[in-house]
Amino acid sequence: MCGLRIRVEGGTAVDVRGNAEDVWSRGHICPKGATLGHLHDDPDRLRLPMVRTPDGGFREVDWPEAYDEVERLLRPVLAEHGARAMTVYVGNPVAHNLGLATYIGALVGMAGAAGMPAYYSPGTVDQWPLNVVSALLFGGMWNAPIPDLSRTDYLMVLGANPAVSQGSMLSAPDVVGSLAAIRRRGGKVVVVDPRRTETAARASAWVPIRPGTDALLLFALLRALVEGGAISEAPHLKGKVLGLEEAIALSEPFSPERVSAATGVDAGTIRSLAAELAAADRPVLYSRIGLCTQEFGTLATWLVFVLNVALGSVDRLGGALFTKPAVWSPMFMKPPDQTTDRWEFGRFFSRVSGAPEVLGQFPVGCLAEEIDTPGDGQIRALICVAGNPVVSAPGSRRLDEALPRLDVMICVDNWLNETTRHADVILPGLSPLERAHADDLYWMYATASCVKWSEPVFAERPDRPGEWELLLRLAGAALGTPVPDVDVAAMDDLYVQGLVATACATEGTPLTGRDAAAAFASLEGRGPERLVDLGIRLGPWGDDLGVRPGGLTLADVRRHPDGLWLADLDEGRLDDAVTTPSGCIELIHPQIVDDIPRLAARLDRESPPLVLTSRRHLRSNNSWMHNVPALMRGRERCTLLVHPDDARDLGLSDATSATVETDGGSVDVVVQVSAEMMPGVVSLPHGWGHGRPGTMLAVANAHPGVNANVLNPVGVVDVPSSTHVVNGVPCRVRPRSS
Ligand SMILES: Nc1nc2c(c(=O)[nH]1)N[C@H]1C(S)=C(S)[C@@H](COP(=O)(O)OP(=O)(O)OC[C@H]3O[C@@H](n4cnc5c(=O)[nH]c(N)nc54)[C@H](O)[C@@H]3O)O[C@H]1N2
Ligand SMILES: Nc1nc2c(c(=O)[nH]1)N[C@H]1C(S)=C(S)[C@@H](COP(=O)(O)OP(=O)(O)OC[C@H]3O[C@@H](n4cnc5c(=O)[nH]c(N)nc54)[C@H](O)[C@@H]3O)O[C@H]1N2
Ligand SMILES: [Mo]
Repeated sequence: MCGLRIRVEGGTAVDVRGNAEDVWSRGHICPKGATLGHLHDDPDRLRLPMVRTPDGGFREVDWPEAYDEVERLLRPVLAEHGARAMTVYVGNPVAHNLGLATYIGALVGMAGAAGMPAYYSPGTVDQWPLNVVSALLFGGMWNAPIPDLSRTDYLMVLGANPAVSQGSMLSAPDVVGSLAAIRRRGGKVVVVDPRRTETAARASAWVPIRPGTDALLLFALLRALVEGGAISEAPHLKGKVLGLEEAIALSEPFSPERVSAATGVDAGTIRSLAAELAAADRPVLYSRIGLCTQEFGTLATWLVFVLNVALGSVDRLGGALFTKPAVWSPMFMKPPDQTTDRWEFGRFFSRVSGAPEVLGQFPVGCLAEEIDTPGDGQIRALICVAGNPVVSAPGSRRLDEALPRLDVMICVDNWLNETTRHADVILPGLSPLERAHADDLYWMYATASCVKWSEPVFAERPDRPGEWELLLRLAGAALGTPVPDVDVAAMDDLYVQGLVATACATEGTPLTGRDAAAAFASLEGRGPERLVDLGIRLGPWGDDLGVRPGGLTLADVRRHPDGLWLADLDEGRLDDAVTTPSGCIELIHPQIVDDIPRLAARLDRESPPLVLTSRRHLRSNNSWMHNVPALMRGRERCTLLVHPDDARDLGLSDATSATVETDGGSVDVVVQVSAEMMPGVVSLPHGWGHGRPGTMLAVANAHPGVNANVLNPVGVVDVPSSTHVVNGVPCRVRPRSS
């Protein structure tokens, strides 16, 4: 989302820097953004399709040969077992790649129509609890209010490290700068995290917490606020919230004194945090992945919003505000398989371990067993789009062993890495400089309403398909057309016609009740451009497909390479933003309340002596930017952070090797003794474990690190959301025996 200035000389991007004129980012840029030129030039980046050879290696082929090979391998599976035997893995870069983001719905939707039962994504090691809570409380799975960073005077950050991640499900141009500004204007930033993170180091206070116990802390904060008489119905929320009284009643068993042993936060600290929240003019809580991928991810995430409601902070300046994205997205609609008024989860179960679907997915850790367990419904064909689950999914060792047993694995990916080395065919996309760019998902969480479009830096290559075309081709194949024969343009029309027709037939969209054929006919162009144009025109500033002359279209936006800044966030948006059946924020749901006894049982359970957590780094993006030399300089980053007291007790010393063991597996890793950890908690970054045979990542393989997900067991999940627990996993650490 950061605006870039890219200087090109002789066909090379010689300089990439922040664009000071950009209406959104005003010159801000992170170390990752500056490397787009390196990604483009990376000699290991795939430019041609790769096909597996009988000796287990790969050879480059041209596109027609690649399509023939996909057809040769995929068709027998579909013919014999149907689409039931296939699945799709939707990796994280799908969300920040325009072509993939706009067309992944075509592949997943059409394969689903052909009979594919479920698909997989890292959502279930990421934000699934937030999606569940957003759906239930606010009506849409991508619809949650974000902290108003520029006006709050008290920000509590739980389980997020925006100084590194730059904010997650919270898009702001310069989060570190925003946090500093809160403090400069006399406000406070409090970070709740088992590690004194880069964010905590810049905050007013750090509150260490035992991993997985935030729901207890948050319930206790609610209790203390209620007992202190600090909760009264905010006038602007009157008649707009259902269930606050019940939520307060549910907090009864969780007094500060009662939760203090389990959380490791003493009752006095909890009471003074509550007093600070009560005294602040514009307090707001914000949480992310550390509160999602933990034992009580849904309850913890839910309680963040319960507290924001109880404090009167929702929909109020300086509190938690609903955004107003300039571009309408099909993602704003309920998934088409959610057919009733209420959100329903657990409508079907995974074949092997009986995991319930949540929002159409099973926990990603189930993928391996669905592939390697014979029987009716076994997965035999996998299409992996921009994902590296061998590194990113819990239980990764089993997945690494299962993938070679597939009848066919097709990857849409730009590198030959830990996952794609198992593919039969790899179909590469274009480089970030060879394709147009616009964001959609991330504007839904942005601190301002802006719209931008970036043209490709280097001309699109007529000899190479865009990734969106690859997805449509694979979708056509799932529907029965031989891969080489798929008419991509016709598929594109079919998909967009379907989207438009769905929007016309769905309540509460900008197209509700309108004529689908006429709406479709008013669109121009093809591919991602047509869909972005549709979104801009249907957005709040758009021309409404001609109904509002003078309103925005993509053509207007293209005339503003520095972007168009449309509005600040504002309050008073509840009626627009909340799409629950009642039109109110609905706090109470069986999916949530039924999980509270499980939380209560945690109170008297003894805490394990040592638990494992995850972390991220600034010069890294999950598993896939380790091949950029400029990001890999400096000291080794894949280290196990251990508190000095634990190191002493365990006989570990800095820079030596230790064995970490869990019920999931074990790895050997370099120890980094650090007082930034709370005692009893160790931290290992995710996204490492390179250096595997058959990969082509010269730089990453020279700094392999270890794969944290070998350690994370698949069976441990946050129950309501079926999300994996990768924070708070009991572990044992000992010096590595030589
Ligand atoms: N530079 C960079 N930026 C990134 C990424 C990257 O890899 N590198 N990844 C991107 C992606 S895909 C995502 S999803 C976002 C994630 O963005 P964030 O959610 O900000 O992610 P992390 O930096 O992993 O921060 C999670 C924090 O939770 C803490 N934590 C662990 N367990 C608990 C717990 O039980 N309770 C509490 N309170 N805290 C806990 C961890 O110590 C850690 O500090 O970042 C995105 N941005
Ligand atoms: N233990 C632990 N595990 C975690 C997490 C954690 O905090 N702890 N975090 C989880 C989170 S939040 C996430 S999002 C996931 C990430 O999980 P994944 O999405 O599976 O993994 P990434 O590392 O993002 O891998 C991205 C893949 O996309 C490819 N790629 C990059 N750019 C492009 C492109 O432009 N086009 C195409 N076609 N391919 C491209 C890369 O080569 C790589 O194969 O990991 C999750 N796993
Ligand atoms: Mo993520």
